Amino acid sequence: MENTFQNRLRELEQAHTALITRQNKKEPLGNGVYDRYAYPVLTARHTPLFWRYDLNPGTNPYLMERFGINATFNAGAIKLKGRYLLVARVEGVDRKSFFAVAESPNGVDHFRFWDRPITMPETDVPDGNIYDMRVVQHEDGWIYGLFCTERKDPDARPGDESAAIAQCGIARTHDLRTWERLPDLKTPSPQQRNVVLHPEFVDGRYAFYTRPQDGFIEAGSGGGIGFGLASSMEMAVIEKEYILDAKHYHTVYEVKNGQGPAPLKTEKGWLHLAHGVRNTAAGLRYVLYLFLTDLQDPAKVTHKPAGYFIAPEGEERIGDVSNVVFANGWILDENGTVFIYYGSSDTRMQVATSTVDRLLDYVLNTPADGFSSAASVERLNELIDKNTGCLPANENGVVLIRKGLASSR
Ligand code: M1P
Repeated sequence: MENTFQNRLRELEQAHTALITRQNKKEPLGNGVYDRYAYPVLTARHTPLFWRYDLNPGTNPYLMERFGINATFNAGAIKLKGRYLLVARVEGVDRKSFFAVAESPNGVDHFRFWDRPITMPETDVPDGNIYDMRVVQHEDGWIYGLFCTERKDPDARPGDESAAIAQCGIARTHDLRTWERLPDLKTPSPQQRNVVLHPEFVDGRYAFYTRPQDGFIEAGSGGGIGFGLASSMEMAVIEKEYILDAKHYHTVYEVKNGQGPAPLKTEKGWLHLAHGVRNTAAGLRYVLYLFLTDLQDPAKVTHKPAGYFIAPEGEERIGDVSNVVFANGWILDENGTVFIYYGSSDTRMQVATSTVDRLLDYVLNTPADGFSSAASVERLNELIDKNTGCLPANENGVVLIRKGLASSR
């Protein structure tokens, strides 16, 4: 038995070390806007063995898992003291989520979890489940973590064990290790998810991106990315909430949408990453999109490319909740590199990299949604005309590079 235990432990340790030290690889020939990577940056198997196993042969002779981890996804992100830190949503096999920090020296691989998960203090009303933290370094000097706190609906009909209320939990820290819990955000909406703190004061107040919703899953008459101001974080109350980016018929955010991480400040405006949801015969499909808001008025959208920026691909499409990409963390490096962290199918964390220049080029120069097939064809023809005008043609006017282009003239 001793040998079985020791052999199994050695194999587990070798596999874990190989996984967390594996070098990531940029996928060749991206779309010019960003680069994807070959491997996820965090999976359930990245969690330390000493979280999952009782390592004492006396009490766990078969070396079996005693605390199963189901998934690690939807991580907030921040760079502190030169280290890339992800505050991951770790979900146990019991379906409860909690937060844990994983750090990397370069942002794309070698992510290693800190020894212990975050012990998040509670309010007077205990959380049932907490998830999807947005980590924001605010100009007031604190690092805030805003997250969804979910509790069973006290007014649920007898027998309904699914009805829940989602609200925005708030905590703050200086080091991601010790957290001070503040009262939950109060807004006019019955439910809130995807609430994000803007990193700067707006009109001398704290500014929030919200996602008002009628029910726990359905945004209903709510939905859209909202915006509101609060005078304090110790008792954060938004009296008036208005929609800055609405859901819209026949778009990738037709059913609902939500702000991703806090926006990045650029010379052209605030750069926002968000998720949009539409319904299909195969269920909901979550994609990511980008938009830009005014530097002076972060609630005023100035540019918004049509459609999605990142959609689930390959293995990303498969998981506990398939066909989902969801982002609540990104990091802008001093050299302009942007690390975009996104959860795939509520199962694992991926990374894509770009630069602030490329992302601005994308939001400023990609056509906006025309909201009809005819408008899309018009835009495509404009691009084709532009291209055929500058491609070389032979004496018969046939474009030499692409036959398809030539025959369409
Ligand atoms: O399962 C997909 C996502 O669903 C929720 O997002 P939203 O509130 O926009 O529907 C969240 O639970 C999120 O964590 C999850 O990834």
